[in-house]
Amino acid sequence: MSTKAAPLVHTRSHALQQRAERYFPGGVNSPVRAFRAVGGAPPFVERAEGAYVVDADGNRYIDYVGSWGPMILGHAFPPVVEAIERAARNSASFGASTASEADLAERIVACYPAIEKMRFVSSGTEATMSAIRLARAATGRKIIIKFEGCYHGHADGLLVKAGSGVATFGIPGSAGVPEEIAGLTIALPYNDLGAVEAAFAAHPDAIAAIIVEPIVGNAGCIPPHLGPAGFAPELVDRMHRQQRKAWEATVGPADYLAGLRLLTRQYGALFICDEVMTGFRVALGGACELYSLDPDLVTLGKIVGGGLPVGVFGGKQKYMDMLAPLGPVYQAGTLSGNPLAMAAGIATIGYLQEHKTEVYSRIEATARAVFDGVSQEAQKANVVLCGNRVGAMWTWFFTGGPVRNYEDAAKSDTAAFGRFHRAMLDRGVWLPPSQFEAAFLGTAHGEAEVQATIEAAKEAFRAA
Ligand code: KE4
Repeated sequence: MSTKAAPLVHTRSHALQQRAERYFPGGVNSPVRAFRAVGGAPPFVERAEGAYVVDADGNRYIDYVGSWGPMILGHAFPPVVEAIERAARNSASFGASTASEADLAERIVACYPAIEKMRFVSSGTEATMSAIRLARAATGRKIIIKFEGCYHGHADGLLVKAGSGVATFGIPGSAGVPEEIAGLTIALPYNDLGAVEAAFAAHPDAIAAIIVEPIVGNAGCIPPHLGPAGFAPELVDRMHRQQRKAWEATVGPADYLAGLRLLTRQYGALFICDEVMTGFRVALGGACELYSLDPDLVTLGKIVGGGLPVGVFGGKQKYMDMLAPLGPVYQAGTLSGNPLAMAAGIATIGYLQEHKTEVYSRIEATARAVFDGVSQEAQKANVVLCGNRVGAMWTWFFTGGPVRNYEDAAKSDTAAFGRFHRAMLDRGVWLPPSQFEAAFLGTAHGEAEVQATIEAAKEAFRAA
């Protein structure tokens, strides 16, 4: 049987791409959508429902991008659509407070005990940018530690050795970021506690915060080290006795994320968990719930807005109350807490809360089935591939692996990934168009989608 799929017709998408290039650089409003990393012209989406998107030429795809995470309940989920429609009838925005903001905030704090107070913004970038400003104000320090391959949005200081689109285009950072700003960011290898300890030892009173994707999604999916191995042995001996006893009693030896928490406490820096991608994704309470984290600040986005523009930064009240109008840290936003976005978030988070067990067990089982099934097809076809998965976010890397940090991920054969991506697209499966991104699915994906995806991969591995 031929494994060659007839390439889908993209006539209208091509025409729309040409028109878009008249107005937008590369024809896109976000670089990764240009498909530069995988080649070929990007399909333009016309509509989507459940697990499927339909492009401008009427081609239908099983969607594993899900708007880069938000669509955990599937596209056009009726309760979310109806909530937005109801809110829109009362006007789209007021520039004044509404009850809906606290209605969503109540749901967020119920899921995130670490968030005592918060503020809504309109993107993950705004959330992380604001959290960094708060950390610098709270500590009076300037330096930020981030990790290679982690992406926290496009604020100047965070575009240092970033992941996602920056890694996709293989650029170290971005033009236009003055070295005076980039120089305040230390980028370290993920999953290496010794490197963090050395950075603190070299700058003991200068580091304002660590910001981390607790589960990396923007270098492709990379989970944190759990359990033994991680701390340099000599560091463990230097830990303050009480802290070490308390720490080892709770999380066991050398757990990466707990190690970051311990080091930030030891050196007086803030611990910022960037859960824009993992929040409500890997558990209702995100990685904080999964790994019992107690960060000083948390950033959220994507799912919390149900597909509409919402970012959140929040955490300990003593830090959040430093924000204007109470304190000296300024931050603002015309559409922050927008009532339509709040309505979408309330409907989404409310549904996840009400159906927590059913939702997370379902997406875990579906993701395991598709992740394992495609990995087995690669093995049968002698394709060099490894993968990482946490819940319903995962990445297949075209390298032997293991992939524990960005350096490992960068060994992937991105050309092979590009061929696989196009072969799957031609077979009606839309994967994230970059080796350095995570794939997502939601409650609308089921057995039929799993089997169709595995069948497409079986053919694609043989054709690519
Ligand atoms: P936004 O500003 O794009 O809403 O959020 C930035 C951001 C912050 N933190 C994390 C962990 C993120 O994953 C993101 C954004 N994620 C990318 C996808 N990897 C957005 C997709 C895009 O850039 O088009």
